[in-house]
Amino acid sequence: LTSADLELARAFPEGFLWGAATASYQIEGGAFEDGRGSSIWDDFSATPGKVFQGENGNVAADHYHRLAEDTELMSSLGLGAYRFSIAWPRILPEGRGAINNAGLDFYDRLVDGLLAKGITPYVTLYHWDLPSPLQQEGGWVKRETAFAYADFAEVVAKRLGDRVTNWITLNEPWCSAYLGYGIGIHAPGVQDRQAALDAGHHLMLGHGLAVPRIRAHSAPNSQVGITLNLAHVYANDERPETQRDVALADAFSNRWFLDPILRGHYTEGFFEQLGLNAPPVQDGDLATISTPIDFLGVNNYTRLLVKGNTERIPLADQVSLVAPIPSACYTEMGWEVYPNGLRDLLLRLTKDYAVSKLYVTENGAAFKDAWNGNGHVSDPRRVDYLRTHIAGLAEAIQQGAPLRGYFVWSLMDNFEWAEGYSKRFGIVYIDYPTQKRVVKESGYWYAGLLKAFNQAHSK
Ligand code: GBH
Repeated sequence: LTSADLELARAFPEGFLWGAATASYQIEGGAFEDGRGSSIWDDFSATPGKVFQGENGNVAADHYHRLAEDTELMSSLGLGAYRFSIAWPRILPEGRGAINNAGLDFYDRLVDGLLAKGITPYVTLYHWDLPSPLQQEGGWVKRETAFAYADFAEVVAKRLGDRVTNWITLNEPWCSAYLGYGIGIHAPGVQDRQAALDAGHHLMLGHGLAVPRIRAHSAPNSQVGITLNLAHVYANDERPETQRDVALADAFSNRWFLDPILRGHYTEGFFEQLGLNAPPVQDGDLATISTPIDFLGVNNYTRLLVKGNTERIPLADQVSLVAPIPSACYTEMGWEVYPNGLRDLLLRLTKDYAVSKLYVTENGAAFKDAWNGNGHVSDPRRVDYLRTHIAGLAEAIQQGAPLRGYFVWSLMDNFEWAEGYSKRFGIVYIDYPTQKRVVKESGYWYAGLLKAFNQAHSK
């Protein structure tokens, strides 16, 4: 740690929460054990041509069998919080109805293990693994799925609510809706933009229905929120068509979910901007969707830089982005590294939406990491990514953003969805053939920052 890093650690207020995040299908493995049902990601991965090299999450990082080792690892890094998700098909193998207690037992053990080490659990109830039987009925395109989801959320809250006080209803419904039902590069692989809009509505409805049911079963000081993937949108130039397309991109990438959830209405003109029909909104839906939440979770990786289209008005999801900038740095995902994007996003949310609390629930980068076989993984670009983005957080807080915590994506390398195991986001390296965990240089750097933070705040 440099002296600038020590100063950075001291810039964060007392009580700021430092964590790391994962998701069930990406790390657990144990895919067909102890009564787990199948999910749309099992099905999608088994479909030829959908995931890089035909890979799947059957084993992943084998976290299902390595709870003790992994919670010990978190503790050794000094994490204050751990964000993980619950696999719905472990709890309700048919999606609804019969409860599989062995599934609940697994998360029960995880929660107890974390609490015993002083690590606060942040539980995501849905990180994309919809039970297959529900998809056979149409999945999120069907209104009934929202009610099935709220029932599932209540089952989990009833079991864990005596110990878990921090809940995230959904992870990135934009991705579930658009990548899953709109362009089909994620499960369930549907390609129908109208279906995406309808799925988005039912995801938000499920969120709103679940909020009071989670609260009813957890401690009075509990907080319930939702995590959205958001990206600040910048104009490449001053042309009026650029200003117009910036607004279109913002409506599609950010406001699709922000406006209904935090303002109680869809963005004016949004369905027309997509060239689609309104989703099937029923009376009272928007009131349910905008049920007050305790915090907004923000997942952010990059920015959007928009170049206005001169020839025609693009649809909101077909705005032109600027081609890779020669002087900029890109991660293995092809995403530009632009640290001010996170700061500007947090400040924009503070200004435009009445959010009382913000968390960055994911932020991180994929780079080509190599383990040299003797316990060392050098990843200087990830260290740099984390340092500069965390510096942006400090600036946002100083300028008034109510940011309460930060979770790095990810605790460990994992199944990167359609990219399979080819992209590594962890601050801990996974050697998949042996399942050995090796803390990367970035993991040691993060642990050092957390230690400096704790020292600064201990009397
Ligand atoms: C998250 O998705 C997921 O929650 C997590 O499971 C996943 O492993 C992690 O991030 C890393 O991918 O594509 O250039 O237009 C993030 C998905 C990434 C979708 C950024 C929107 C916009 C940039 N989002 N993306 S670009």
